[in-house]
Amino acid sequence: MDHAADAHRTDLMTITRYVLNEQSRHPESRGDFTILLNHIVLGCKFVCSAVNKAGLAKLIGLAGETNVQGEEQKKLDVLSNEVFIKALISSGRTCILVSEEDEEATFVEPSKRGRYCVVFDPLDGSSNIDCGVSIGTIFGIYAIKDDHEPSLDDVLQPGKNMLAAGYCMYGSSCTFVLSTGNGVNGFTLDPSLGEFILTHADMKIPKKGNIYSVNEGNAKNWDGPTARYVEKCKFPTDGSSSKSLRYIGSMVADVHRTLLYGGIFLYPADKKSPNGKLRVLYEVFPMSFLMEQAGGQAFTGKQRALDLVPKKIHERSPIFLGSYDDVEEIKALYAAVPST
Ligand code: FDP
Repeated sequence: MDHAADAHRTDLMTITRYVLNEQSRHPESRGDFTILLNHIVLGCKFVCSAVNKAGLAKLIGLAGETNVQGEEQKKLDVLSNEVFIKALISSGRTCILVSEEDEEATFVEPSKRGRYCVVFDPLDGSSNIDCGVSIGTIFGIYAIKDDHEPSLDDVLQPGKNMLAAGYCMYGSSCTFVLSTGNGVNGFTLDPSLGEFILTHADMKIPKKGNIYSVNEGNAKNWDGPTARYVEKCKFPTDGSSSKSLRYIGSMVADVHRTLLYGGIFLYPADKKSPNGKLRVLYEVFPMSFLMEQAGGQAFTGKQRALDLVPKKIHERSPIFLGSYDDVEEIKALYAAVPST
């Protein structure tokens, strides 16, 4: 019997235990972050369960539909948003919440306030819900600057100021990927325990990959560097093999694959969408934070993505992220174009 392997199987590193261990490295910490993260994890478990039984419970469908009891049914993304907002407020550790679902930021009432700002997309990739493709929750966490009245400036900060970022993917298994600024770790939900268990310790993205991931249907509107890069992926001129194309159209799933297998994920600007499609605060920043922490890079076409300073909470930006060498190539193509 392999006692070492057995000990490993019986010594379960849950996400709470992991975060508590991290906390002990900061003696000044009061456990607030652990409490906040537990509430995010609770939201993810709820959404995971709702996604799993979406067909069964008839959660799929248009907001405003009524069920046989005459009760209004909520779309899965609307429901997920409510769950996260309530879980985050009840943690007592948040002061500002920015959700993809809400036009305005939520300012938590003073009696329930804490020092963290959470920016999140409760259910990203929602156009994939009805066909059972993997979708996910993405989040980033900032701390308010000083002891002051919270304002939008506390969330309109560059991504490099985030304290933590992560996503939860609702796929063939439920996977929670987290960085608190000290590497990236992946946890898988064990449904029999109801706990996320560390399954992917210290994730590192391969330095170079052989997959590119982009919506090629937009190719006619791309700018020169993006078009040249994708052409090189398909018809390399340096004797290397062509890259494979994989595009799910669900950011969490595409980024998760990129993190595990390497390669590059692109959502560039194009003539129709000069700022791209993806949102800075709760898509571009958290995923860029994770990529850098895993040894990769994230670039906007102009600068390091995490240096961007958003002016509006729902601002968009082009994004190229993934393996270090692959992003380096696209940076060189943009650098070769004189700026306008
Ligand atoms: P969705 O529209 O399904 O919500 O930003 C949302 C997003 O999905 C991302 O998850 C995904 O990467 C991207 O949009 C897909 O956009 P395209 O359909 O334009 O490729």
